[in-house]
Amino acid sequence: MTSIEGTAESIRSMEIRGAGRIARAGAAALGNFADTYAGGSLEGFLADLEKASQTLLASRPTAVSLWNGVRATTRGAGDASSLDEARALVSDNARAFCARSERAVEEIARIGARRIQDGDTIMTHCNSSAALGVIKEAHRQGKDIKVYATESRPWRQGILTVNDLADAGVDITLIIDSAVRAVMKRTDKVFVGADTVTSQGALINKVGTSQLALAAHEARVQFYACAETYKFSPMTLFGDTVTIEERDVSEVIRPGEVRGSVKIFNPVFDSTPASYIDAIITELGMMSPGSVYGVMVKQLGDGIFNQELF
Ligand code: RUB
Repeated sequence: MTSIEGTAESIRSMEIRGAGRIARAGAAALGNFADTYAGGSLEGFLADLEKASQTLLASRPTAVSLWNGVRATTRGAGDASSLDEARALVSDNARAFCARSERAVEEIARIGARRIQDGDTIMTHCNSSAALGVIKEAHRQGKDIKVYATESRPWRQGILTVNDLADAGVDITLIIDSAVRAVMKRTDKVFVGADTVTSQGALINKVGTSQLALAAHEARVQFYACAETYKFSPMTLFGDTVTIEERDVSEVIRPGEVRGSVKIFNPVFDSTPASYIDAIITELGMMSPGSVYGVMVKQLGDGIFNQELF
């Protein structure tokens, strides 16, 4: 489904999930919106494009990748001199963003695999295409590796991860989330994905990521975040904090399982401080969390300081 409402609903319901996929789905939906737009005026198109963007952005609050994908796709439309020009621009932008995003994942796999040595035992969390790309690339290169993957309650995205790695022929073991600290003793390196990276180099990713980082820090295990640079959040340059999505309690318990007075809290992401992250692996190369600020400012250009972008 590439309609705007259909895509937003697929993102809300987690049919489309993972920060990279969400961003590409949002961009592709806007591209399709431009391709099939039936209205007759440029003004109408721009107003409807803005509404479509807002519908998509409201579908999941944490992943800045969606915001960056929408921004990259709609960029320049307001300067177009005709409806046809604006539609063609949005359509081209969408295709370019999706292609860039897919190339970034491949590049991260190539760069990240260099950090993996023959004989390494790796831990990963949830289901990140960027982190899995690194692991599968190392395996493809013939490195003898073992992987532990967390279940990632409540959605259990770890099941997707273990099946994907098993299909690729990787030696893979599923663990429950509370086994992380015990298993860290047998782990050499942790590779996780990213929903958002702040200008201070903090990592926002699936809840539990910060526990992996803490356990890795304690056990002197290297901790790597795999993040395309469109997961860097420009808003955090100005002190905005990242909204951590809370999802429905029905994801955590079955009806009638606990007394009615019991409260349930279901935050689905958490924040890992930069000090627990050894490096962020991006399509531009590996960087320290402290380098994120400079890379963001360079990518956004001069406009950032008068906030033209926001
Ligand atoms: C998925 C998750 C992933 C990141 C990165 O959470 O936290 O680690 O989104 O994924 P959810 P990718 O299942 O709630 O979307 O590397 O594929 O972009």
